[in-house]
Amino acid sequence: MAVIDRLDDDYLRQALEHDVRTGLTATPKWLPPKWFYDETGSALFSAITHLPEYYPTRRELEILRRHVFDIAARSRADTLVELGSGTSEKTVLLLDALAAEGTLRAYTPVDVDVVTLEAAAGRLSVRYPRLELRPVRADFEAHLALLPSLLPTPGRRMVAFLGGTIGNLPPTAREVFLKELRATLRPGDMLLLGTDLVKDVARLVAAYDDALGVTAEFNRNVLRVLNRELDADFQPDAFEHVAIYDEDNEWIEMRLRAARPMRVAISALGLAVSFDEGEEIRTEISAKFREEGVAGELTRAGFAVTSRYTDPAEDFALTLASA
Ligand code: AVJ
Repeated sequence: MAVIDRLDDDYLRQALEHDVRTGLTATPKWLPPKWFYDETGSALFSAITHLPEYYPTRRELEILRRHVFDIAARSRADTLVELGSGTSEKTVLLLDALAAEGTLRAYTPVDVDVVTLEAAAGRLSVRYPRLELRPVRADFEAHLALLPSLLPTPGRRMVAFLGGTIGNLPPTAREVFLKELRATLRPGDMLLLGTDLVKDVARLVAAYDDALGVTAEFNRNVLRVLNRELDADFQPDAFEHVAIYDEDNEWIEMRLRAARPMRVAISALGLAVSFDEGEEIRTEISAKFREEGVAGELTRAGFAVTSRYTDPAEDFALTLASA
């Protein structure tokens, strides 16, 4: 399976170097969440989705199982584009429903990881022998503008952006992302957006601070990525996992807190970073949404909300919107 590769050989490397230099020389320090996901990080995230405390993945699947035929009937898409494709369990539900609707022709998963793309494409080509598979290796945030050229099919597209990943973008980046996405679509194309919802603070915090400590390891994994990729000498165990809910911004923040004062060398950048005892690096925000908020953001970006699907507890929502 040929993967259309939109990433220059050193694009990811330069992006990592830029992000680490910018984030770790800032006050307060921060790192973008995209660097969690090396092979270990992806495996840890997959383990998180099975934890009793981490409800979003199960809820989203539950909602999809129940409403996927309605979604397919309303979209009548012939091309499914999935941003940050990852696991194919949700994809299979959507593809089956679009196939039953009789409109399905092509599937384009978009991910930065070639291994993920090839594995997904391999499995799907067995299940759907006549499906046109066009996996694209790209950073969906940075390369959105390239999407139209990768979607030569003349018909209707549905872009699926699931898992609540949009909540990992800060509000301004979210606005830019949605506007750029809207600009790449044509009238009649659809967006299927997964968003985690505002709820009881104890449940939110538990979802990001599980009893087994899997999320803590996932969080610390970003330091291991920096050690390997940038020849840094972080001691991951010297950082405590912190998950707090910011009530004003309605988002979860994950941080790594230095247990003692230390100095870390990031050799590939020729950079030394000092930490005071208790100093934190913000590693992720995960925004929680309200119905009006999602509708407002979509409308301001030029989408029209077609329908909204949620679970009985209103833990998670899928919103279908048209361009
Ligand atoms: C599923 C990628 C959106 O914000 O919930 C899980 C990742 N971070 N536990 C989320 C995550 C900590 C995540 N996304």
